[in-house]
Amino acid sequence: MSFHMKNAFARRALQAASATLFAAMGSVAHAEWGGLNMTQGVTVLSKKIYGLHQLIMWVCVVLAVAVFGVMIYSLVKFRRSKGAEADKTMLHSTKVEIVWTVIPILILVGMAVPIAKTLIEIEDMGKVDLNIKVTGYQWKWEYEYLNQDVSFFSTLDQKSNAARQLNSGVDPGTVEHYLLNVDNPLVIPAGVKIRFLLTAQDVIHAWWVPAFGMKKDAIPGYVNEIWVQVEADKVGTYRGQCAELCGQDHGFMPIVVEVKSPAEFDAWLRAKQAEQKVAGATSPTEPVAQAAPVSDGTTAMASAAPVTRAQ
Ligand SMILES: [Cu+2]
Repeated sequence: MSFHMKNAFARRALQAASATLFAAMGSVAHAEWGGLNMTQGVTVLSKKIYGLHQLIMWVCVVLAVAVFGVMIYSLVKFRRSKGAEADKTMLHSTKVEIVWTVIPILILVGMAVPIAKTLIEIEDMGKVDLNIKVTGYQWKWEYEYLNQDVSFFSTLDQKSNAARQLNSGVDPGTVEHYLLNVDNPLVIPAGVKIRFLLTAQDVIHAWWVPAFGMKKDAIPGYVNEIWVQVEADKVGTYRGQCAELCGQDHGFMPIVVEVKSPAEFDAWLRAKQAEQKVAGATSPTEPVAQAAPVSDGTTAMASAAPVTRAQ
């Protein structure tokens, strides 16, 4: 095979490869990233985190294309078979070393700015309208609407619980939302900034609803906090799970959150308050030591200080 024939063959192969690549990119675009990309979620923060992910990903794509582009071009263009010879004059160049140190630093600092902004926002617990204390137990959750006289436990629903028993004879495939359904879902309003105070009564659990873009440990003796603001038009049901291996039934303490419009939420809360008043129920458990926020993001236990609405 002559050199020219080889060259023509290589060119055709390259053309075919790039055509395939473009076709593949086209189909990915068609599926709107389908299952490849991370999901946007339904909260103010999850959207921000998604935006940050997209931004950083495109920075990485541009860098990869530039670096690999130059590299592949150089490898092909200056290959030995074409008579290229290694440069023996530029064995060390301080100028080049400075340039390839400073440019990456600038890129990293440029990326750190939006990242730091988002992190600060994630930690910003100011101006919350509703505080909900979440307590993890082996193996259920307790939700306490602070200063609203409403609290209840949320456990695995009966159908899932029956189906999961050894030799139950029930096909889990027939159970709707198997292991992702509860008896009493948490109910929250859309469009309202809610602070969740996370703690646990026995071992470490983690409260995680993927669509909210937030996951944090619930640790006995500590109160962690996250805030969630579901976008006003994202009313619906969202599901999650305990995300910290907490014992044999770790897989059986799901989380279900019903997001209602503020008016519907108020009606629900009033009904729940009336219901719990009638039942004479205060807190279903001895109140766990309450929390006093401290500055480092976690919250230390202080036995008698009630959690009040954040300013
Ligand atoms: Cu758990």
